[in-house]
Amino acid sequence: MIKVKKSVSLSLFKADKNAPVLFSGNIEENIPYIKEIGYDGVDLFVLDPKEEVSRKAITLLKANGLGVGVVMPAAMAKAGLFLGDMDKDIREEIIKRMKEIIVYASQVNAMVSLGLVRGSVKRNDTAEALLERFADSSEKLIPYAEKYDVKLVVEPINRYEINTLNASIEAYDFIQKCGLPLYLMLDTFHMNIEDVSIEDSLIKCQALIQHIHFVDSNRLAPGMGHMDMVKIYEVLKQIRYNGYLCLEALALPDGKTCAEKGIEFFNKIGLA
Ligand code: LER
Ligand code: MN
Repeated sequence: MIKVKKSVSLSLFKADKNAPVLFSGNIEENIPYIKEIGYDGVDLFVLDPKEEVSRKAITLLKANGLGVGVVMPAAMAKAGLFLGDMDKDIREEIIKRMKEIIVYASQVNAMVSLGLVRGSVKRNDTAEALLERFADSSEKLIPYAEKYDVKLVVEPINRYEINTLNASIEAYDFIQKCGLPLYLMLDTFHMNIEDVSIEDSLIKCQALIQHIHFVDSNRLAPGMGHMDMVKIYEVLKQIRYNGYLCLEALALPDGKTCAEKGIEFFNKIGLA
């Protein structure tokens, strides 16, 4: 029997209005609410694991019986820190901070995302060189991730946000080529922009898929856009995916409405 869990994105800090974050801050109210409407867990956007709010979030999530799929370090990219950066000092700084994120993720049995933190190619750089530095930085994190039993998941992200590893297959081939124990987190919003066929990508990448950001064409709850989310779910069942389906969605018209629409969809497909 495959066991798929439902989750939403939750940020521990005030997220940008255009960030795919359904719930932002106010964790005393938001965490019990997420549980109450029927979710099993969250993807957690963290700023600094040492902050009081980061510790408090773990306590509240555990008290409410919610799991964490992936800890999202996107704030580091916002701060200009990239694992593939040309500047060695920047790479060393982000590796140090990623180690703290890995320890934090281990406390909630979560994985850690390698998404925007890999960085974009600048004018005097090449994609090959950037990906080599990204692989090198990832390799430095692997012993740490293994020690704490935390998986690192590479997320292909669309071309309007980053210019490396946009399509699912590119990220899959990158992982195969570098030979590191890295995994994939696929996001249906990015797949809809970059992949030739979402269904074919899921089948081709199945051996490495550990996590799914499950949103519709407009980055809202499944059913709120024009993608065939039922068909995508059928393929996930076919490949025996048994991780989280996370609504890493925009808070439109507001976070609660969008999260509730997600539950309506999950009820419809018998995943209540
Ligand atoms: C993060 O999971 C993501 O999908 C990116 O678009 C960053 O916002
Ligand atoms: Mn995503």
